[in-house]
Amino acid sequence: MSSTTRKPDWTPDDAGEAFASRIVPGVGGGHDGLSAGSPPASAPGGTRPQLSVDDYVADVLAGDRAVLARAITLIESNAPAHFEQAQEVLRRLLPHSGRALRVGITGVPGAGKSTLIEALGLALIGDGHRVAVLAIDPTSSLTRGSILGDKTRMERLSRERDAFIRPSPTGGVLGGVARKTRESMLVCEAAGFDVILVETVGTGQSEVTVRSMVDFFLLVLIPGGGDELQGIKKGVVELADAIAINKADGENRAPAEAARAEYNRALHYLTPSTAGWHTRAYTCSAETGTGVAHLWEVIARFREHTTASGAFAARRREQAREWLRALLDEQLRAAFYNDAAVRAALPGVEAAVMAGELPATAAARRLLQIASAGNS
Ligand SMILES: Nc1nc2c(ncn2[C@@H]2O[C@H](COP(=O)(O)OP(=O)(O)O)[C@@H](O)[C@H]2O)c(=O)[nH]1
Ligand SMILES: [Mg+2]
Repeated sequence: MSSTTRKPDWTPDDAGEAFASRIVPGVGGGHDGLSAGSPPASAPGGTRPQLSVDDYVADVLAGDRAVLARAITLIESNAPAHFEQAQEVLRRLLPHSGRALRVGITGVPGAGKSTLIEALGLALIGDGHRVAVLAIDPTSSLTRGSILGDKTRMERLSRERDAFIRPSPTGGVLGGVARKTRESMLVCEAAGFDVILVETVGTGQSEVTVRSMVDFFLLVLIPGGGDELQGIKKGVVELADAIAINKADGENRAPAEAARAEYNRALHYLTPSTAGWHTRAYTCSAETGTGVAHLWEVIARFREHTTASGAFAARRREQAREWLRALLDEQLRAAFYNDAAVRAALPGVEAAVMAGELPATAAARRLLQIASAGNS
């Protein structure tokens, strides 16, 4: 029963149901997750009705973007009350995930990642794909500027029915942001998005994190970045499955071609990011669209090639294990530092280490013993 029948305090004795007022769920009835007898769905003040796990699962699987967005908000929530529900939603959606192609896109701020994602995303939608864009920006909670920038730059893509764009979750350390992005990715896949583009700002650590959750990793560079750029990016170059020298338009075309040749020479000497695949550099212009379709051809070829060789599935399996280990690390650490006995002992033990009275190794062992004693 989805409505509640209530009678006014006084009714004529023979009135039957005639004086009853019916309280029906608000707009979007059937999605509010309230059982019969609950308060009216549309609470005063416009707060949104709560969704049950069943609602989240059904509506995400139906491809409802509004509920998808709310499911991600639930996952991103740090409230303990939301955690259990989020994990249950995820557990039920997991069997419906995994079929998308996951592409990471990194590069320095201003390289043109968002512009490229918009161009690529629109082209993919034109080909019948459904595209979800997730961002990992460890700086976003500090500056917020990049989020605003991305929103305006992906304006056309964000108006598409077959696109879903989600800026970086704010707050928290990279590990937490990454966990949430990974879980958001699975929910997007369950909602039927078959291409997931994960944008990250090149800061060093975040590239490694994104590499660990995607199938294909694209590094976006700009011509004239110079030696110092290459120096900074050397470790990241080794993570890439392709390098896009962007902004190869106008007077940048010749320098872009030169950069492409230079990177292709350098890539010869590097260990490929993916076994059996040769990482190469390409030029493109996200602004004019030149070369963008070719980049997608490279990505599609990569998928075919690595699926046939088994490297694609092997990486997914390895990533699942890495994910488990990262979660264990996170939860073990949290359990340790939240342990009452550890919290009581830690300041004294730290002081002893700082005073040189206790070696750090012995101190660490003592604290771990305190924690495990408390758990048994
Ligand atoms: N000329 C030119 N400008 C571009 C191109 N791609 C991006 N831009 C410009 O570069 C600036 C940064 O782009 P954006 O996509 O926000 O870079 P992101 O920080 O890497 O996401 C914007 O002003 C874009 O208009 C391109 O292919 N050619
Ligand atoms: Mg951007």
